[in-house]
Amino acid sequence: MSNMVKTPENLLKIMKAAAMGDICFSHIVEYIKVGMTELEVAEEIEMTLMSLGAEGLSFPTICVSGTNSALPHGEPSLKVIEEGDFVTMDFGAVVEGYCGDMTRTIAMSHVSQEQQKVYDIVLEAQLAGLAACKAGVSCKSVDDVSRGIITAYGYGEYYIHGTGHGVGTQVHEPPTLNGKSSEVLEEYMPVTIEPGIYIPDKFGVRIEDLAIITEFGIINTVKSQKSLIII
Ligand SMILES: [Mn+2]
Repeated sequence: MSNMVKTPENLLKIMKAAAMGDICFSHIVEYIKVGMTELEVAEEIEMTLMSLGAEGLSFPTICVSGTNSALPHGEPSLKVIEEGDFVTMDFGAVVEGYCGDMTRTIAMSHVSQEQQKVYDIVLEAQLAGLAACKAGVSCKSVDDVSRGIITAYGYGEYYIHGTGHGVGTQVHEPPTLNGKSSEVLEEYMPVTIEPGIYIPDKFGVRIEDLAIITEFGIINTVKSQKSLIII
């Protein structure tokens, strides 16, 4: 058993971390308002995870809005969240040493047709990536599936990172799910599926779940809504 494969006991820790992420996200959907800064929202995410019993954070929380959402690894800033913004939040709790990792993009007040179109493409790519996962499937083929959808819609040049990665005591562990991957998925590997589209100076969308590989498909540890939430 490679260390990419986790024991059931350790998978439960990841599932608990993911559940904290879902509870946190549902709180943030109630909490977030136009006029708040990215930093305020990021701090609320972190305080919520800690108050739920997280022993730490998987990584510094990302909360990026508007044109900042086009930066996949952007840091939360004093930018004020405005009407018409996409807000991308990427965060995770640590539970008994194991990391959660999820991302949701929501919209404030309204979206343009282009924003809705790009969101729907990322969601289609994310769902197809999840559906492609099962034991025995190559990591590269999962990336091919998600990337293929985004490319077919003409946004391939804006998908500027891999489709996912393993998760464990570190938030980024092997296997990697990208075009150069040589690993094959095995039962009880936890992996993220997180396609995105990032249009410079306009907006970005990323949707990320953390899935446990099984012989028949996946157990998705992240339950939060993925159809576009407009607040
Ligand atoms: Mn991730």
